[in-house]
Amino acid sequence: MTPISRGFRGRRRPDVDPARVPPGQYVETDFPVLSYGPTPHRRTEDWSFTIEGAVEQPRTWSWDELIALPRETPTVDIHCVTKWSKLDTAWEGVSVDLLLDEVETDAGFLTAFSDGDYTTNLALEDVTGGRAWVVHTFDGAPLEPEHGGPARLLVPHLYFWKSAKWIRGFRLTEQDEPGFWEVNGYHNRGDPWREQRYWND
Ligand SMILES: Nc1nc2c(c(=O)[nH]1)N[C@H]1C(S)=C(S)[C@@H](COP(=O)(O)O)O[C@H]1N2
Ligand SMILES: [Mo]
Repeated sequence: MTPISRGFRGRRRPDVDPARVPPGQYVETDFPVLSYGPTPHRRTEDWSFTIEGAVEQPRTWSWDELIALPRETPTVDIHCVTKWSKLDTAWEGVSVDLLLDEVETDAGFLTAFSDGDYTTNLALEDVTGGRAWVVHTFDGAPLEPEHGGPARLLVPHLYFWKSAKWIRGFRLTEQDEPGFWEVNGYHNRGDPWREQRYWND
């Protein structure tokens, strides 16, 4: 008799090193969609990315300019505050270091803003040093609108709500200004390894 292969018993929890999974999280093999509000469908011809606010000169990139910039291919684990984590997600995009190098600023914070009014706040030190990207490709294909296409922010060392979908730019600020979820009870920084889920964690 042939033993029943594991593949026929439905979805299993993948075998993973538990040290890669932050406290309170479980590993998801699908890629759930979590969006507050409808999915915008912006054509790349009408897309641009702007760094504005507390900068000497604002800087804007068109879609063609952005995708012509040097690319990085981060493969990273992502962690949603609703407790799913997805390991080894493969992206392609532009390092935030490279974009911020194009402006002069003394600001310590930024608000990432998106089509559809979503915002999220980040300290500059959380998006520099090779830890954040504006990504336009997932698993070798153009990023789907549901997952934030044409481009989204990727800040994998913080909970995934910080990775703003449908991103259109950064507004640099001298004071930290809580974004959409941060004013609605989520933690201001959101480090999954410290379980910083809600404002009092
Ligand atoms: N613009 C925008 N970005 C967003 C969200 C959103 O509702 N709007 N949801 C956030 C949350 S809570 C999560 S978990 C991830 C979900 O990304 P996904 O739908 O690609 O899984 O996007 C984040 N970025
Ligand atoms: Mo989330």
